[in-house]
Amino acid sequence: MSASPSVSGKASESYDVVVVGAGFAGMYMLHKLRGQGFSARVYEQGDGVGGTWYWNRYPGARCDVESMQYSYSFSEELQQEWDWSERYAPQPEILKYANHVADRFGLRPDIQFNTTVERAEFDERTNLWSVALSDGKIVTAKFVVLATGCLSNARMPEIKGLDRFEGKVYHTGHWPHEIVDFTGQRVGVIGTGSSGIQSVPVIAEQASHLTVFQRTANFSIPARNAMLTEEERQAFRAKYPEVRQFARTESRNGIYTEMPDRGALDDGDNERRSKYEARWTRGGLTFMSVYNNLALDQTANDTAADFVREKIAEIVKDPEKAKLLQPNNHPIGSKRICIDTEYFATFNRPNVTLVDIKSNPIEEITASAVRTGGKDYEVDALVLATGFDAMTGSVAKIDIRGRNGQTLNQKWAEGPRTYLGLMSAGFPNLFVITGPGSPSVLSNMIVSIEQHVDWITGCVSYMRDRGFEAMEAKKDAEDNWVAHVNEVAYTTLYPQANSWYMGANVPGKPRIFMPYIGGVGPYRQICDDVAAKGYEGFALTGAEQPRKMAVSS
Ligand code: NA7
Repeated sequence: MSASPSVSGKASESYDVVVVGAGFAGMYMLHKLRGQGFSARVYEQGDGVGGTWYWNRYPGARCDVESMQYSYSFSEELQQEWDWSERYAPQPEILKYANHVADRFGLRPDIQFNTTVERAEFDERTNLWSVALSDGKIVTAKFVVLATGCLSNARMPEIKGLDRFEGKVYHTGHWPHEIVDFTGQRVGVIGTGSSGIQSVPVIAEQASHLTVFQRTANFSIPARNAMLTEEERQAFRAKYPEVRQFARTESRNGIYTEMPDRGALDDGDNERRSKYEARWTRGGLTFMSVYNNLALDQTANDTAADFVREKIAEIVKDPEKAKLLQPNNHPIGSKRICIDTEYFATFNRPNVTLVDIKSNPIEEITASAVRTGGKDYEVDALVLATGFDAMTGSVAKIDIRGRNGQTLNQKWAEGPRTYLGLMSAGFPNLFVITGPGSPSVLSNMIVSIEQHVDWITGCVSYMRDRGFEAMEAKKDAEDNWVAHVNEVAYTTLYPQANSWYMGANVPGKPRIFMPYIGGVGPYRQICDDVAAKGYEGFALTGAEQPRKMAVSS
């Protein structure tokens, strides 16, 4: 057991619910709880709302889910009144939307900004959580909800000499708030995941020279981004009931799209090619849903991967560069597929160099250069697009102590263990939104956030109405769920890739496929069934009679 001090001292405030994080999950959680008469306080380490969209301000940052779908559905007025300007919303517009929501629903008075939750400790005697904050305060709450985000803990790579580099170093996941202008500079980008792929074309237009250091080539599909016309917005709004319903209950990934009941090998070469061509021309994530078995069958997957590799070879004029840019070590889609604007074409520019750091790993970073393959690539600024300690990273930063003083980090040392991705045995009244074991990052996050928030609110209301004091995942239910999550993952091609879904991007992190791949619709049904059966698999304790919750000070 670690010697870290326990949360003691006098609690200054008391709430029904403490929510950690004011991103899309934390904001909706607060709104919903208030609507049900609960007192709630949100603590947010940034000085504004928006979470992931508050921190990820790098050039070219935009959502890879279409804006008309990457938006809240809980308020009909909100979804009818907000005008998205582009097919894929750029980061500043998503942040503006988050701020609009905070103002429209009057959320700010219940959010404390610039405040980190450092520790949370469950008192088995009182069934209350004591929560220690970075401002020195301790507050108590019956429930704690972790709305800490899945891609919010930016990870600095361990590269020799990085601290000696004399130019500016930026991480895409922790970008400065002021404008960064690379005009006239030699810039190096390390990392070619979504963040690298989105930022490279934009930086290339500004920089005098851009050097891209690629360890793993990634599959990317053109976004075909465009301004939305008023007619397009109106047409989409008119079918919102159908779109939202489909995304919630029928889709696998929370996105409204057609899902043909047909495998890639059911079509002949010409037919298949023309279907891929049509999706490539349309652009976007739905490239992967042209057939129903691309994530399941290697031969089927190869047909899609080959198509994209051919496209890369067509776009990139230098055959050597094209070969380097063609992904060849993982099935298409087994790492989060990227959506780009002119990424591959950027390598035709005379001011862009591609460096293969798979064959020649970075040896070190000097005061002014990246050294690899015995050569120094001189740069004035370095952009680290090296990703996140995904899904568990921001939870792990909080010292969370449940029953018998066990920390969540101790419990999750071999990988995260949850029941339904919502609760972990031994940690009563502690909920995670879009946590490991739920569809989460494999889905349109806002759809999954709304489902979790609604479920959690239903659950705490149920407890209040019946006077239950504590709720906790049962160990056998959790064990069965973890086994199920794992079993479903291994029926797919996903575990073949060294992806952040598997924790493979963080040295020493256990290799467990973290999200639940069983699909958004089926998962919702499972959660609803569990609730309908009186929260089957959870232990509820306390008197079964109506009781009033504490009122906040
Ligand atoms: P990703 O997808 O984790 O990509 C990180 C990239 O950085 C990837 O190309 C990595 O190569 C590379 N990387 C990581 N560490 C190093 C070191 N030490 N040296 C060289 N290269 C490195 O993060 P993103 O921010 O792009 O995207 C995350 C998600 O945000 C994305 O999937 C969307 O859902 C939105 P590797 O592949 O590990 O060889």
